[in-house]
Amino acid sequence: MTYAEFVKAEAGALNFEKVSAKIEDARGKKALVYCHDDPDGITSGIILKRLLEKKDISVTVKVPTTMELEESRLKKDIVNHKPDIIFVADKATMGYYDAYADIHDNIIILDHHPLLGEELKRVTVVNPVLGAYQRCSGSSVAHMLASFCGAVDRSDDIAALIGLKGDWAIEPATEDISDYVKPFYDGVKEKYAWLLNKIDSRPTMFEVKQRAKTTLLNQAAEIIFALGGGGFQYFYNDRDKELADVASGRFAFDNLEEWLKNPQPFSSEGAFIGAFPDASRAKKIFEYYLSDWEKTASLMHKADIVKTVDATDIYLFKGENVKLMPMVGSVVLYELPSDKEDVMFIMFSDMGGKGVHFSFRSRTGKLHCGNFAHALALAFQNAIGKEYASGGGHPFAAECRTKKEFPVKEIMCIFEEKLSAL
Ligand SMILES: [Mn+2]
Repeated sequence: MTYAEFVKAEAGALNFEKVSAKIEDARGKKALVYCHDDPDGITSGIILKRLLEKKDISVTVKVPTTMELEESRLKKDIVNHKPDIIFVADKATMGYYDAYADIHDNIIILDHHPLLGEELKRVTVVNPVLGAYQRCSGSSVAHMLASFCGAVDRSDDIAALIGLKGDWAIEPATEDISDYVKPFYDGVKEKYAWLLNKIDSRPTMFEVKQRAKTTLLNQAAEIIFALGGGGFQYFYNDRDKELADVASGRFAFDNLEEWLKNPQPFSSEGAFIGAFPDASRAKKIFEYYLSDWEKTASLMHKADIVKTVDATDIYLFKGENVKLMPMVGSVVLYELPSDKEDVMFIMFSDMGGKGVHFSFRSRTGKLHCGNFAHALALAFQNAIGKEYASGGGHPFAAECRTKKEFPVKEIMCIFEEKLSAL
């Protein structure tokens, strides 16, 4: 199936006719676009902005540091910007968003996360995973919509690829491509061979199962991740006075959007970052990111085995305000020595007054990370209150956080109890 055929086939389930009509109706009017502050959210926002501007719509983009769109933020922005149409891109599909129809009558949720809560009936949803789960990205969904509206060019293609890489839906370095995005990927892979070819160069956060090969796309996506805080709010404002006023998601968005206005092939990650309008600050941020990565990785390599169960070695790492924690741990997971079938890596970061953060990573998911994280969160909720702890995830990767100051000794007691019950 060609990409054009695929877009046509998906158009019904993705409400493309309806959304395309809404976009046509908004010609000459104002749009407000929200996007997530990770590489996929940023590229989703860029593709939407480009599409809307091609339709003579004036666009304001917001890149908040929160994942979900809060009612208070939406209300305030509507008063300030008076938009005729609102897009919420890559910011989850929450059942409670449906009530936002009372605040504005032209809201479109464009997303690729599974629905959480009740089905949405009053706001328009563009989301391919409402039926069965698909590995894809907000950027690829935005690209499909823009293609349906007849408005894509190479800038949108490259943006879609960066978002797909950022959300792990494509792996050009190992040729693991999600089925759902194959029609798009196969359609562009020759054209962007310079971006997708395997190279011997610095391995990135995406080189988890192997570190020998990478691609320029992987390096570019990691740079956008570093500049934007990656959706985990790893910011560098306090490192250097020149960076004090950088708003990370916005900074990444603006630099990438500007570069994409005339995207020239580049031959190294340095050449990519050097072509940004604010290259000097971008380079500074990326250097801090790389040095944080090295520091955290060397600490994590000292983690100890705390238990072996179910042919799985369980390693535990403990630190304070650990930078880039789950990302570095995803790589370290494969470097920890073990002769068992599986390894589970549990990372713990004490964030002082802000609570604690546990991350879980597993090579094969023999012990379910998500179940452990969820059970741990429930135990924390019992101790400190329902609203102050949350946790869950997938067999291979999960997170658990508390949002309240609580004695770390007691937190670790609860954790040890859960660990010994495994
Ligand atoms: Mn995403």
